[in-house]
Amino acid sequence: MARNSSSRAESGMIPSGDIIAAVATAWGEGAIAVVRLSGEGSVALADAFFRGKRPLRLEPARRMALGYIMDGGAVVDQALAVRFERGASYTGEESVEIHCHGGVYAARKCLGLFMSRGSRLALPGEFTKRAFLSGRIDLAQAEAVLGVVRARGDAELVSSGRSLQGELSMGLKELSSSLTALRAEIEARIDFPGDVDDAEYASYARGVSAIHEKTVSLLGRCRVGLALANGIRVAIAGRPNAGKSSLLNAMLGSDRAIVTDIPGTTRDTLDAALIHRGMSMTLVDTAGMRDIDTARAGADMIESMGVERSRAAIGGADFCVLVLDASSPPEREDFEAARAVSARPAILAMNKRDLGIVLSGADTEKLGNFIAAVETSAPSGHGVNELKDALFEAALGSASPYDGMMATERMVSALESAANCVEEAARALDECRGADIAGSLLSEAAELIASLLGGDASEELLDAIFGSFCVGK
Ligand SMILES: Nc1nc2c(ncn2[C@@H]2O[C@H](COP(=O)(O)OP(=O)(O)OP(=O)(O)O)[C@@H](O)[C@H]2O)c(=O)[nH]1
Ligand SMILES: [Mg+2]
Repeated sequence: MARNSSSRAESGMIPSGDIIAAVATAWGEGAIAVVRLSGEGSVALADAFFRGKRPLRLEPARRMALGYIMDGGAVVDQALAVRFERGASYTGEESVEIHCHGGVYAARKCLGLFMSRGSRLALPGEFTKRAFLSGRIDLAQAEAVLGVVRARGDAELVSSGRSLQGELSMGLKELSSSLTALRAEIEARIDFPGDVDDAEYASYARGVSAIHEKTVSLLGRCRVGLALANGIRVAIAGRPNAGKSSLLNAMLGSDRAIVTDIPGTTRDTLDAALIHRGMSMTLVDTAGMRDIDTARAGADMIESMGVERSRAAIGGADFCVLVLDASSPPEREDFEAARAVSARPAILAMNKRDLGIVLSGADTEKLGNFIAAVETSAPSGHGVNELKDALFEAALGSASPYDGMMATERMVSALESAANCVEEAARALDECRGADIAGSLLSEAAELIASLLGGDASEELLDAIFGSFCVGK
C-alpha cells in the first residue's frame, strides 16, 4: 500500500514544487490562526516573508521560531514559525506552519503573500490527501481524521482515535493476509482436486470460518463507529395532544417546543439534538396526525401542510417514537399515526402514565409492531431515560459505544460484502465442493478489504473522500 502510494507521488501526481497553502484554523476571531504550507520549496517561500533571529531554513526542524511576517518594510504580524522536513511532516512533504495572532485579517494577509509568490490555495482535504498519497497514512486512517474533526461526543472521539491510530487498518491487514494465505493454500490444491479428501475440506472450512468470525467482529465494531458518526434521526409522531412536544422537551431537559392543551399546537417540524450514552440523536417534533377531512375549516390548509411535513419527517427518520395518550383508549387518529410510522422501526411511548394507563396489550397490538414499548410521563420525566435507552439499543444493539471503530458507509458495505464472500466460501468447503469457487470468493473478499486501505483507489473516489474535508485539513 505504501509502495503503491509512493509510486503515485513519484509518477508526478504531486507535482514537485506545487506548494499548497491554506489557513488551517477556523475563520473568525481566536487566540491563534495557523497558515499551512506544504510542498518542496515551502521553507524558502516562508523565508521570503519571515524575519526571525535567523532564516527558518537554519532553524531546527519541528522547533518554533519567533519572528515577524513582513510585507516589504511593513510588519503584518508577529508570528511563530515551524518547519517540517520531507518524510517527517503531516503530508510527508516539506512543510511550514505559521502561527499568527488569531483574527481573520493577519492570517489572510499572510496567506495572500504566499500566494503572490507562487503557492496556490489548497483544495479541501488536500493536506490529508497528500499524506495518503505519500504513504504516511492509509485510506482508513485518512477517513478517521475526518471522524476526529467531526466528533461530537467521547465515544465518537474514541472510535475515531482508534481508527486514526491504525487499529482498523491493522485489523484489515490481518484479514487480508489470512485470506491471501488460505486462498494460496486452497488454490494450490485445485490442480489436484481428486487428491482433496473430506478431512482436508473440513480443515479449510474451519480456517475460512475463523476468518469469517474475525470479519464479522470487525464489521460489528465498524457498524458501531458508523452509527456514532452518523447519529440517529428520530421522528416523534402521534395524534394531536398525545404529548409529543412535552416528551421532546423532557428528553432534551429544556423547554424547546411550545406545549399547550390545545390540539394542533405544533404546526411545523422542529429539530433538536441531544447526546445519549455518547450517541448523537436528532429528535424531530412533528405536527399531530389529524384526519384532515374532519379538521376545522379555515385551519385546513395549515394543518394539512403540517401533516405533510410530519410524514416527510417520518420518511427521513431512522427511527420513530409513536406517542400515545395511554390514559384514554386509542382513537382513529392514533391508528392514522401508527400507519404513518409503520414503514420505520418504531418505539411506542405510552404517555400520560401519571393519569393512569387504560390502554391494553390488545389495543397496542392492533396499532402494529414496535421494537419496544415504554411507559412515560412527560411532567415527571418517568420513563424518559428508558425511552432514550431504547433508541440507543435500537441503533447499537448490545454493543458498547466505546468498542466502536470509526468507519464510513463505504467501509461498512465493503466489509459486509467481504463477510458474505467468506461465509459462502466456508459453506462451499464445508459441503466438500468447489475449492476453485472458494478460492475465487476468498480472492474477492481480499480485494474488497484491500480497497478499504486505498490500494488502488480511483481518483474519483479520492476526490469524493477528501472533498468532504475542510480547506486546510
Ligand atoms: N398529565 C400529563 N399531561 C401531559 C403529559 N404529556 C403531555 N401532557 C399535556 O398534554 C397536553 C398536550 O401536550 P403537547 O406536548 O402539546 O402535545 P402534542 O402531542 O405535542 O400536541 P400537538 O402539538 O397539538 O400535536 C398539554 O397540556 C401537556 O401538558 C403527561 O405525560 N402527563
Ligand atoms: Mg406538539
